[in-house]
Amino acid sequence: MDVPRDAGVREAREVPRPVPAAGGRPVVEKGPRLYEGKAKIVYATDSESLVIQEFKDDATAFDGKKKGTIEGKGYYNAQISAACFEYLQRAAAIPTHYVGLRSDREMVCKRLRMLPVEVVVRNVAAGSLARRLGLEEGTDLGTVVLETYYKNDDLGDPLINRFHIRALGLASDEVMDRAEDLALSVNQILAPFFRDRGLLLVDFKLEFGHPWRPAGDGAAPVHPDDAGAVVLGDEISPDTCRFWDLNTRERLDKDRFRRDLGNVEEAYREVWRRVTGGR
Ligand code: AIR
Ligand code: ASP
Repeated sequence: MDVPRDAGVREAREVPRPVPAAGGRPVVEKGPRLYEGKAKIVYATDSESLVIQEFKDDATAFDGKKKGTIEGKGYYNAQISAACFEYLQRAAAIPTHYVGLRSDREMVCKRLRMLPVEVVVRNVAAGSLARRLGLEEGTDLGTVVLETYYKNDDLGDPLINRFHIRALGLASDEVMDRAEDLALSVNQILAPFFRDRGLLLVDFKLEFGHPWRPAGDGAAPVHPDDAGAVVLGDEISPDTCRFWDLNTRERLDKDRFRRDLGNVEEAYREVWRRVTGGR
């Protein structure tokens, strides 16, 4: 997107517009489908700066090579994500795209222009880190480990560092600093949140974006380098986090699907029950 690199950046903060709510649920009209991903569909709404994320039961793994359905996943992930976003906003003023739930599986979100970078935060060795570094899964890393991946399906989302991000022009250093600070804050807030609910937050993946500026509202577009305007998007769920039972270390996340461990629905339901109280 072509945006002037000078004036207007400071004035480009989101102009807060009240979203009408009925019974605590935001009221927006569902518009055309903008994008369909593996686990969610994004719809336009009657507000240019809001979208609806609809959570599906479809599951994929290994770059889409493994496909399946997890009964109830869309519902559980929408509810778990909503609880996490609400907590992050309320407890720590983390800027997220979350506005509210419109229905059981539909989340109203601020529209973002997503960064093509995934930020992964790890507390315990598992998955690709365990493989890459030859660590046994479950090894305490003794420190937080942050990684970035290039969001590119054709390339299989390769691990990249700051030099690659600069070389590919994916985001400015300022924006990446901000995204990484936010990701580490999310870990500091959510790890104890899940621990209190009997869940070990092993690792997770976050995606960030810049708020969408509706055309013709008189506001300058958000500059792509404006680190102040970095917002947490996507979802926080057993699709994007590894959760282990604190005592038994039983896996309660998408690894049950990836590795054919069985009781997949039960795991999502159990995380939902512990996070939301089953309501
Ligand atoms: N993740 C990464 N890409 C997609 C997802 N969902 C998440 C995984 C895991 C963490 O990032 O769900 O919680 C690290 O994944 P991996 O495969 O690199 O070990
Ligand atoms: N859903 C992603 C894929 O299809 C990654 C995963 O969660 O395994 O590769």
